[in-house]
Amino acid sequence: MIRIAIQSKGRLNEESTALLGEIGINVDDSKRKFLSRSDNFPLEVLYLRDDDIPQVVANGTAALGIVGLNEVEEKGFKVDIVKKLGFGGCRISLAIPKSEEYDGPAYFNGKRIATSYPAILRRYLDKEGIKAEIEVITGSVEIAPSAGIADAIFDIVSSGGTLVSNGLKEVEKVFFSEAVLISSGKLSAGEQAILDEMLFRIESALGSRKKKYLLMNLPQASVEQAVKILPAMRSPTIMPLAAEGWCSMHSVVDEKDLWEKIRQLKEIGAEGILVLNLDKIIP
Ligand code: PRT
Ligand code: ZN
Repeated sequence: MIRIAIQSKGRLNEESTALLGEIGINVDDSKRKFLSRSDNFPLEVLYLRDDDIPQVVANGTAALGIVGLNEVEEKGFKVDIVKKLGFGGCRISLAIPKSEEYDGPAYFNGKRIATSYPAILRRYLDKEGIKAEIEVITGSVEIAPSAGIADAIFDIVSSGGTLVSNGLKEVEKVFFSEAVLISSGKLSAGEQAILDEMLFRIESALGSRKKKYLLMNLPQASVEQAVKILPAMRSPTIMPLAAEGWCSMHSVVDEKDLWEKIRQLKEIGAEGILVLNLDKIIP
């Protein structure tokens, strides 16, 4: 049995739970208990505020946790970052009223900066040799300048919409974050074996996310060119069609290259192209 701490509610809760589901671990969280046990995998889920997750993992109350890298960095507890999970992406940035002129980090000398991330901000200011005052506030940091609490803010940004609607502009992107799987680094052999199985499944699930499965009909004469366009995991699968001179070709492509590949395949006569989502890739 291994215990994992995840956010009880908030931005990371849904995707953390979804990831466990995607790797075939059933957890009944419908009763919203503090602690739930999976009925098909030796895993126990502890639901907490994200702020508390680095600490409970560092002190071994939970062997594992899923939390934003920003919280790990801010809290400073000693934990291992086992895997970046590819969701909850954001950055922590310095922002100032949009009417202000900005000429680089020295702007912040003598300014008051509101934030919920004082440790990360302090480190940045020290590195840049800036003397500024940090005002720690826990919620609605973005209203601090208009409320006269601070001259600038240091806060999480994802789309940037919140800054714009509060008349602020992002001037320094200081820290980049995403959800990470963390470990206490003190696992028993049994726990390590469970973690290894989870990691194997997570990698299969994450590896398939940015890929698409392509099927198409192709003139036999274009196969050689198509193989060059589609270097699949080992090589593309080619099957004959009933129609003379045609075959069906299957392959996996990176989502970022999808439209360019489709353009090239159409040029060499591909027809009836189907694009499918992939669930898992087991190399
Ligand atoms: O209750 P609990 O303490 O568990 O939750 P919380 O309120 O402290 O955190 P929550 O649920 O808001 O965020 C959890 C984690 O999600 C954060 O620690 C980040 O790692 C990650 N994350 C990703 C974000 C965002 N994107 C995000 N956009 N966390 C917060 N925001 C907020 C930000 O504070 C700002 O108010 O969204 C606003 C900015 O968004 P944009 O899109 O307008 O730029
Ligand atoms: Zn929190």
